[in-house]
Amino acid sequence: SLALDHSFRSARVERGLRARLAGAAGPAAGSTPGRPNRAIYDQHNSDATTPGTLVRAEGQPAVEDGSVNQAYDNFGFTYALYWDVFQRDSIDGRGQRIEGLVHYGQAYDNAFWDGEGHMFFGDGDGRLLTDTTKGLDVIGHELTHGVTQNTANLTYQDQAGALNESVSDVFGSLVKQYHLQQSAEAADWLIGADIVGPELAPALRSMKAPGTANSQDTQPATMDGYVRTSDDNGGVHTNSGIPNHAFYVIATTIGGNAWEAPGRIWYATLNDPDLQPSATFADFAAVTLKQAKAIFGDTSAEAQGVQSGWEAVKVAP
Ligand code: ASN
Ligand code: ZN
Repeated sequence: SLALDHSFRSARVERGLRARLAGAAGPAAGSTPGRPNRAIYDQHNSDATTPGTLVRAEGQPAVEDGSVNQAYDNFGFTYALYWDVFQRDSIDGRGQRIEGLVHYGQAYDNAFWDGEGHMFFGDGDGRLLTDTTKGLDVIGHELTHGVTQNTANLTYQDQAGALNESVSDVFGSLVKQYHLQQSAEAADWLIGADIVGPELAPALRSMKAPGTANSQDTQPATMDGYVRTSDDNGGVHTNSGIPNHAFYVIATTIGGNAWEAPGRIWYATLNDPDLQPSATFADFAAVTLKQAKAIFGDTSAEAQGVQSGWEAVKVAP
């Protein structure tokens, strides 16, 4: 499953510092607001967790290696959603360099954020997964782990961990929808459709219909199916189906482009100091409702959509 190596990643995430945008200083030296600063490294199929050979830096032309160019381009599309729609300048909000380490490991079936500024991408074994740099939603998912670390810093365990995972799926899907200029109605709401091999086809997860993305998908769509387990940090990649589905219901109830009203509500929630790192689903839902009311009005269609979305998944905001 795509939940491999969570112990490696989450231990590093624990060490991450909580730095909310409100307290952040100006742009980092050498960065230009509105422009990404990307660096792609080739790990040459080693397990090394420090950057290997720098193969494409910002502004440099495409190289022969397709994985390098896909990571570079998909980082650019992810940066564009955050900048164009949310006026956020990269992972830390102040122009942080976006570093991708491609060809990590041998036939490695995963991609992950290490909590220390690096995104790792495996080539896949060709059966479960293929080259993970191909997935725009997957790249959006991994980069969003960095955004979450710099904002709400949701603890990677149990419900807070499932929220951390869900926030990555939500913004990963929004990156793809924004790039394709697809409305909520037109989007497929699948995660990982471009990187799955035959054994996990057609996708890793479905926000529209959690539990149906592939033959091994066990995600619940509502609290009735909440999975109690000690695996995967308390089922963070499983129970994320519940807030994922709430977002889908909210986005399709409100209608239009999901990166507009629903995305704005989710982004404001992530940046709201009332959202604690230990938030439960109900805590998170309450902040989304508070933000929907603050931005659009107490009796707005947006606030009503948020309320009904959480009710649909049996979470009381
Ligand atoms: N692809 C997974 C994720 O980003 C990797 C992991 O769990 N370490 O959540
Ligand atoms: Zn994740």
